[in-house]
Amino acid sequence: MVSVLTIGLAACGSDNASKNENKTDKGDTKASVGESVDYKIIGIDPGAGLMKATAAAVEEYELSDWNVVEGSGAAMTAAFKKAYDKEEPIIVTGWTPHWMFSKFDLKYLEDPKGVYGGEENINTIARLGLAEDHPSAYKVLDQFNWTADEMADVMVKITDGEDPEKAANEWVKANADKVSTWTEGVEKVDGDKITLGYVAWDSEIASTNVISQVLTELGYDVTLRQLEAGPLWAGVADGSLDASVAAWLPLTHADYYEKFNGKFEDLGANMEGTKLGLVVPAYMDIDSIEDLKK
Ligand code: PBE
Repeated sequence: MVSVLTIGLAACGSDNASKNENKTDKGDTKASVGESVDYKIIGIDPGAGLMKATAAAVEEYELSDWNVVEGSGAAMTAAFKKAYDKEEPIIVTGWTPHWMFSKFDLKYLEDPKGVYGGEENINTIARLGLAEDHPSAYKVLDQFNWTADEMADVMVKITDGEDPEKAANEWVKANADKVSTWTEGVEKVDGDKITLGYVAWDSEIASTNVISQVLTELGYDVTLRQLEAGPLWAGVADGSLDASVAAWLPLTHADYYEKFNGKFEDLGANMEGTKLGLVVPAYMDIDSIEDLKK
């Protein structure tokens, strides 16, 4: 159940940016913002909706000189930390809830064209037939609902080096009242097997481990399977995964939702008020995605 993060090659993307000489100590630029970061936006895994939204942003804001570097969530945060520690400029694809906002002083670049959409939700999706086959797990998944602040508690612990399973277990123990709203009316089971899929995004590592701990305490034998976003949706649709708490809707995963529509059950939001966009350190002297064109 321990999730192993793969450090993608994209972390290298920040190297050139950090060697760039067109900057002062404060990270503001003598030359253009683009030159200061080598025209690189540090992205995450290609299956993420955030990457599709960023490709759309490059198009909409006419940023044809720019490259969006593919990698992983872990590579993105590593590149960010490296630049931030040296007060160097960097632009990353980011989202909320994320521990980065409690560890660093950051800002979203304004998105006047609304390419990244507004606030949305994280939904829980289940394979067809889960309600009949595993009514207790289904009920917990259906009742699972928490806030960004609650998720952040777990994420920060994991970032500080705690094992995700342990961090989730501690959170579940410390938040028994909240957890009891998820397990209300749920009968215990005896070792029934449940497989949850997730992508190695920090937010989903936290939520998936929390729900896994709750199901484990109810007597389930839980397997967590880490996948890319596409295979995750396909897995829920073909029934090889029982469920996932990682569906960002209605916008971010709209294409997956469409593609597999009718082949999964949407259990509704487990969190409301998420956000996506381009994120920079607060010390950078830009405010809007439009500033990247200059
Ligand atoms: N994220 C985190 C995902 C959803 C969860 C914003 C990186 C995505 O873009 O698909």
